[in-house]
Amino acid sequence: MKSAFLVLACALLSSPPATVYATTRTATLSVPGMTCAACPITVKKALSRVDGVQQVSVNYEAKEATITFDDAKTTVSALTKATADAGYPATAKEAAAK
Ligand SMILES: [Cu+2]
Repeated sequence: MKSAFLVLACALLSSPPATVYATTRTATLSVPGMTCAACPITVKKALSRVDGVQQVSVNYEAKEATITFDDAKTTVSALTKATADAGYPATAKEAAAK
């Protein structure tokens, strides 16, 4: 049956063995120290370097960074530490754990 095959193929593609138990989470950090247009680049770079981070988007106007990460590999506190180490102390606005 064609549709059953598609469902199976989808399941295989979306769950590689290494990440079966990992949960992808999204956290929003408040980064008040971003004061010019170049800051988000530094913040984004610092966050991207953290192991387990999958996606980073920085909103300069809102002074926020939204990070999608694998919670088996990193934590929100590791993310705030990464930005602090880069010169931008941050606080977690929300850690959507669902
Ligand atoms: Cu700046």
